[in-house]
Amino acid sequence: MIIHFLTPASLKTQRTLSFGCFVPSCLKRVARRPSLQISAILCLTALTAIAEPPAGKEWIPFEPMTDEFNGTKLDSDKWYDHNPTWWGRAPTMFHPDCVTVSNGMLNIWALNSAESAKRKLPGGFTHISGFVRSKARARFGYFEMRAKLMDSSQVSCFWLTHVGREEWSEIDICEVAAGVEDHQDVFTPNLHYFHGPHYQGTLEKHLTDQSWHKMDFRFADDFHLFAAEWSPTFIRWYIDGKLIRETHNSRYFQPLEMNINVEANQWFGALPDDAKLPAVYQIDWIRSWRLKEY
Ligand SMILES: [Ca+2]
Repeated sequence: MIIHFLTPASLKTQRTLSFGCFVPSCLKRVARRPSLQISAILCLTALTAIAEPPAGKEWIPFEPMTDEFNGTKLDSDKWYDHNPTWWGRAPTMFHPDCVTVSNGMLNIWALNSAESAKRKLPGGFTHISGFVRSKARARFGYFEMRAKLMDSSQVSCFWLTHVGREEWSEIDICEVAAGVEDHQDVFTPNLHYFHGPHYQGTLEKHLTDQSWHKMDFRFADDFHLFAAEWSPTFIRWYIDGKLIRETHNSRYFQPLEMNINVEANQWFGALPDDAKLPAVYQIDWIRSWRLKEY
């Protein structure tokens, strides 16, 4: 996610859309068939299973980046329903109308051009999608999300960054165009270092470090756990508790904000396609811990 310095215009909050909502199938069935109570209980247990960070370290839950997304609206003490410093990457603009909370889920929507046009978008923007950013920053920790990525042609993202005058770094935990054929089963964890004191003596060159991992499932078909363990010496990425990638940490030391969003990009071929919109990226929960020693 390469972001741009832009000052947001007044983003109008027009909460007039009525979106569909996610109801776990086990909850629908149990109301009609008492014989399914046991399987429903097992299903609920799976839905509410407590994630645990890797063993062997002293972890402290980090509430400012932890949310079950219960209730009917985003917790404004923890999250922005937009990005205060980035409009979006054309042709897709971030808009608060594309962020809803219902049935225990954070929903990040992407709308088609007809619905998007009702927001009178600036030139160059034809579609809208959602962006949620934390109000707090974290430095080292374990960050985990249970989510079902969007089955459409834009990118479902879960990432950490801070754009500072002296330093700008980014850890991309999940960045998958789950509805694009060449990317639907490819995990691409990435690091960006745009400028700062930890780049081999210079402050101006953009570094990126992305790897590709082909999975044996299609991301948009089901919920998965996406996690990163960020320590002063390494960064590890996990999917469903399985270690996917590890790299040495030589420059990611500044506190970072958390972002969850849908965006367009050219390089994944992930541009909005009205035939596949509206679409939604569903986040069941985000749970975060920090290391006690930091
Ligand atoms: Ca939830």
